[in-house]
Amino acid sequence: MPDFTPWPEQEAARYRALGYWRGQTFGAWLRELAGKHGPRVAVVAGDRGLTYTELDHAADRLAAGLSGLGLRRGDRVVVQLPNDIVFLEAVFALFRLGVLPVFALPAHRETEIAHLVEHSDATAYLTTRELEVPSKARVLHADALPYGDPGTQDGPQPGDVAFLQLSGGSTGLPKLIPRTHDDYLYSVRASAGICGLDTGTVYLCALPAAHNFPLSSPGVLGVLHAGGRVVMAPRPTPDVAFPLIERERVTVTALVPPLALVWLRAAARTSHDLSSLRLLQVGGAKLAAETARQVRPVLGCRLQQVFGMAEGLVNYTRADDPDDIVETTQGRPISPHDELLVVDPAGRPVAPGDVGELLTRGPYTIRGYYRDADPAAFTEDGYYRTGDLVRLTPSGHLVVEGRAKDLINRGGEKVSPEEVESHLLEHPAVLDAAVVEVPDAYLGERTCAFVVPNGPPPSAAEIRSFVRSRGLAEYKVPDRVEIVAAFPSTGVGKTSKRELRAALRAAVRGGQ
Ligand code: J2J
Repeated sequence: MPDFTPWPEQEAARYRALGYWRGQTFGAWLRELAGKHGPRVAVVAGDRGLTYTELDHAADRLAAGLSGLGLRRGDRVVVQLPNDIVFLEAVFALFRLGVLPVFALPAHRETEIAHLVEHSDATAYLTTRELEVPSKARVLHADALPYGDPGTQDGPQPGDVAFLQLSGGSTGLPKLIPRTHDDYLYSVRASAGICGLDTGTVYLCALPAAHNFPLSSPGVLGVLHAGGRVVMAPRPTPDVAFPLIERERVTVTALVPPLALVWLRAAARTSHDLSSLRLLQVGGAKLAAETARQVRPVLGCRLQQVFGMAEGLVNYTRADDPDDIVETTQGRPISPHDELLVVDPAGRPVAPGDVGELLTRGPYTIRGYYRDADPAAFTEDGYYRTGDLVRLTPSGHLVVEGRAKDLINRGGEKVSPEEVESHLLEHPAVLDAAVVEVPDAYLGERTCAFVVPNGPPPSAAEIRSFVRSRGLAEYKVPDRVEIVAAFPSTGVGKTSKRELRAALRAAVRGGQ
C-alpha cells in the first residue's frame, strides 16, 4: 500500500518546467529565508520573539535533539500544539529530519489523537502538558524538548511527503492528506504573492496554526516567505486579539465567519486601535454577503474571501476585484494550472453557470489520501471530488452553493455525521441515530442528533455527556438532540436525512 499517490510523471514534469515545483525542501527554504531576512523578527508570542536566524538555528538544534531520541526520516509524529513559537520550531525541526508532522488540532481529545497515532503509525505525540490527552504513544512535551548540537542529517527530498494534514472528512474518521515539500511550497509562495505580502506584513495567527488556512493561505508560512512577522494569538477572541493588533500593529489576519461576526460586533465599540489592519481574510465556511459588506465600514480594512481545502485547491478574491465580487463570491483559484470541473451527479459537466459538484486537480491538489484511504474521492483521471456544490460566475469566480457530501460545517469546524453517529450507537439506550445540520444565524450550521431509543428514552443531556465521555472534540457534541420513535426512510430503506432536516426546519419555524 503506497503511503502517497504521486502525480503522473508527465504532470510532475510540467509543474517543474513551469517553475511551480522548485525542488526545494522546507528545511532548505527556511535556510534561504534566514539568509535573506536574518535579523528581522519572524515570530512573536507573548513577550518572546525569534528572528529568522534564531528560528533557523532553533530548528537545527531541535532536529539534532529529536534525532538523538531516535526519530528518523519517514517517521510520523502527531503534533498538537497551541499557537506559540514552539509550533514553528518543532515543525521546522521535523521538516529538516524528514519526519512527518501529523497536524492535530488543539480541540482534539483522546479518541481523535488515538486515531491519528494509530492510522499514521506515529512514533511519538508532541504536545503541551495543558493539551495532552491520555495516549499509548510516546509523549514529547513542548517544554522539555531536546535541543542538541546540529550535525548533518540525511534530510528529505523535495518530492517527499512533508507532513500529513487532516481532512474535514465526510467518512467516519478523518483521513490523512499527504502534502509534499514541492507542492505545498508552491501554494505558499503563490498565495503570498496573491495576497500582496511583504516584509512589512504583520500577520495575526488567530485560528489554530496547524489548520491549512492559517498555515498556508498564505498564513504563517506565506508570511515567512515574504519576510514578514507572525504574531501568535493564544485565542482568536477580541479580548485577546484586539490588544495584540494594537500592540504589534497587525496588518493581516484570517478568521472563520462566526469569528468575523464576533469581531465586527466588538470592533464597533472597542477602545483598541485597529487602524493598522489592512486585510481581513475570511474562509472555512460560507460568509454571508451582509456580513461581508460590514467589514470595510466597521474594521476599516479590505475583505478577502478564501475558499480552500487541506486536500489542495485554494481560491481567493483578489485585491483588484470589484466590491460586489469580493462580497458575493468565494474567489478564484491560485493557479492558472488548477483544473476545475463542475459536474452533475452522473459526472457530466453542467451548463455554464449551473450548480454542480466541484472536481479539481492541479499542481498542489493531492491525487490520493494517505495509504489510499477512500479511493472513491478521486476520479479515474485524478480529479479530487470536493463534495462542494458550486457555480462559476461569468467572471470565473466560484460561489459555494451547498454540499454533496455528508459533512456538517459548524462555523468552519468540520463534523462528520457518520463519526458522531458511530459513537451514539454505542449508547445502550440508543437503537438508531442520525446526525444532521440545523441552519444557524451565528455558526451557519449547528448539529442535531436524532435518536431512536430502544426502551425508555435517554435525556438530551445524557446523550450529550455520553458523546463527550467518548473523548471527542467539544465541537462534535450534538448541539441539539431529538428523540423520535422511528426514522423516515427512503425508497431503499435508508434513513432519509432530507426528511429529518425538513422536520427540523418545520420545528424551528414553529418555535419549538
Ligand atoms: C464555503 N465553504 C468553504 C468558503 C472552505 C483556506 C480556507 C479554508 C480552508 C478549509 C483551507 C469555504 N465558503 N469560503 O484549507 O487553505 C468548506 C468546503 C471545503 C471544506 C474544506 C484553506 N472554505 N469551505 O476550510 O480542509 O466545504 O479547509 O471543501 O478544513 O471547507 O475544509 P478544510
